[in-house]
Amino acid sequence: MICIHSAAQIATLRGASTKPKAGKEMEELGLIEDGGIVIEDGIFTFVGSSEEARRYVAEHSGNQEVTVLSAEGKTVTPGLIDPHTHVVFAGTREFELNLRLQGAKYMDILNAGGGILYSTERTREASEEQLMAETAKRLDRFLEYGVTTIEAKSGYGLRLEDELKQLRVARRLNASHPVDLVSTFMGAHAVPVEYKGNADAFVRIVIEEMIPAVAREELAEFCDVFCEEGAFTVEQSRDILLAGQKWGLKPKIHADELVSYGGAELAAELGAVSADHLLHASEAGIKRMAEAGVIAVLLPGTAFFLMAQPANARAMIAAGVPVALSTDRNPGSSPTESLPFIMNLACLTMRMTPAEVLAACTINAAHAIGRAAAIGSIEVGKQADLVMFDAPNYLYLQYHYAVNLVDTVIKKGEAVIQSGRRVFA
Ligand code: IZC
Ligand code: ZN
Repeated sequence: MICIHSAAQIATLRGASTKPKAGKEMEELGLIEDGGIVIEDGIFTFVGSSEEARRYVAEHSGNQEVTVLSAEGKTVTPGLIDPHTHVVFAGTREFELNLRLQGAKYMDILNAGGGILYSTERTREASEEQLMAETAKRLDRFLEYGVTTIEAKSGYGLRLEDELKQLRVARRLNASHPVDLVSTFMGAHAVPVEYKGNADAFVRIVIEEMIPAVAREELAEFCDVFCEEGAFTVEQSRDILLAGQKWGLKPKIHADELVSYGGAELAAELGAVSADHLLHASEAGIKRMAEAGVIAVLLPGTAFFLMAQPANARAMIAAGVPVALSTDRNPGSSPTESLPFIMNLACLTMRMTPAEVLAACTINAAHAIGRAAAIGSIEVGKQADLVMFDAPNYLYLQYHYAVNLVDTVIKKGEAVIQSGRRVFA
């Protein structure tokens, strides 16, 4: 049994496990001052005041050992959740930065055989063990920044055996690393060199060979497509996501990132779980997403790193679209594991309030990966994933920006970060 007491603030994010928070609801954090939490067998069994938590322990501990943790002066939140990453890959692309500073566009680099195609070459060459080792380091960093669950996409294999390799790595890491991974198949990330000029033939491979193989091996829960000028058209994206749905993979979509392309509308049409990026989403697309209950996963770090204007989060929240946030961790357009810095950017570049930002990285992110029944809030019965920040209140997280304020991380009831350092094997 673990008893946490004296938390300056607990942001519980309670009451939104069946439906993501939208509009004004995103401001409601379920705050408790001088808070206490009890954890038993990896589950929250009491959440309330410090005083009540102590009483609960006195009444329920019997002869169990009790670990008592003071959270004095600290803010406690649910474990942060990152609902959009491309974290399994080999090689890095730091040289692209100089090209972009000289004026090359993200898509120019991809069209010249770099970008995603460069990462694909490196990932194809890498053994499963090498991918495990490179990715585990990234997961360690995520944990140090308070991120306890992430979504992970394939998409640097672009041929069956290597897409499966990436997804198997994600599955093995989910079993062996404290960070939980939820997998998404994204074979339609770019048209591989072998199919250059013949995207339709590649789309057929994705639909007829890759999706069935991924589904049969139960390697993914979601299917995603890079629906973008220069990647996959709306029609190709629709065909792929419908094929995924037929095999039980729920649709997600990279939508309207670089140009306005109809991705938000397609997400609404298909009832996608989320539409992600949305820098250039149309007003009509946003309205249709709100009606269809599609979550907007916004990635302001990607806009920052590509030196672009971020998505219009305020318009989406005003329209009633539930918003989640993510790092987009990938080797090209967002090479960071710092979800807290992404939260700073969401606040300072998209004018999301500190409360909205926290809802977006906890309960709404949980909904965006189909895990809201288990994680995303500090409530009795949920998995005990939490972060203690060295912050007197939740506002402070967006104020003392770009530094790591994480003091303690608890994952499934076990301390994995203490005093900002890793304490797991
Ligand atoms: O490797 O550049 N946008 N996919 C779509 C990416 C960025 C990842 C990459
Ligand atoms: Zn992405």
